[in-house]
Amino acid sequence: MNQERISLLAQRLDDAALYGRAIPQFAEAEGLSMQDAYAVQATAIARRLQRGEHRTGVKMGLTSRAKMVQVGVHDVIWGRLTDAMAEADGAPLSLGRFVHPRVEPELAFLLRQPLPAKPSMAEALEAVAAIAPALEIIDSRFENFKFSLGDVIADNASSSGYVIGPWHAPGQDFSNLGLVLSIDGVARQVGSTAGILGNPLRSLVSAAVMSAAAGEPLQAGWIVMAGGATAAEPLNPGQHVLLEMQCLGRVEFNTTV
Ligand code: OOG
Ligand code: MG
Repeated sequence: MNQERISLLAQRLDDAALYGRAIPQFAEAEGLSMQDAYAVQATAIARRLQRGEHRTGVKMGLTSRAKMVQVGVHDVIWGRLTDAMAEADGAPLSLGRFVHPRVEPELAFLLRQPLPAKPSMAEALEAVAAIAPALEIIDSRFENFKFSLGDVIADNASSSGYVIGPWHAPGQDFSNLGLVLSIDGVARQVGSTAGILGNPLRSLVSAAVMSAAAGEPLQAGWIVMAGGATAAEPLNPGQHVLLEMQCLGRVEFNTTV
């Protein structure tokens, strides 16, 4: 696919995100390859960077069976995070800019050094400065939250926002930490960090591999979101959203219109 067509699709997605308006799926009709889809994603992110946003890291997607089943796409994908997507822990979150937002429980990594293109699990762990419980706000730009693999890759893996809880040194075993996602005090999703590829550290290894293959190796200071450990829950105004994770504490926000 030529760069002109890629730019046009990137603009379509970027506008949909800017104005909170859903668009029809296009991957099938356009015959988008995986490579094209990632090129659309990169071009849409370049538009955001041109507007003054700064790159903050990488998000992994569809790293748990629960997530794959929920959206009907069964491949691990990745997307790019910017500072405009960061929301403060405990702060109100206005839903006005979203189309049909959902929230999901994740684990976040903060890197203290760059990662090689194919790290071992030990090398990946060595690069981690801190880990934190985190909430991701996803918002597909596609109508009815329905998409194919190519669509969701082009759409930056539905990234919309992320909220990071308290950082902890990665000294403890975080491969199987229990977690509860509650909305208005009611437990809606119960799971474990083990839901993320059996161990979220595998997600960090995949992030290093995929990001390096795209010519953007993971950097010191970057955040890597490991992917939803459970299915996502829809967000509506007036909710209190809370993630409690064993050993790592809590992260929360209140939604407003
Ligand atoms: C795709 C994004 C997947 C995750 O953590 O698995 C994702 C989607 O569900 O819309 O963020
Ligand atoms: Mg996610």
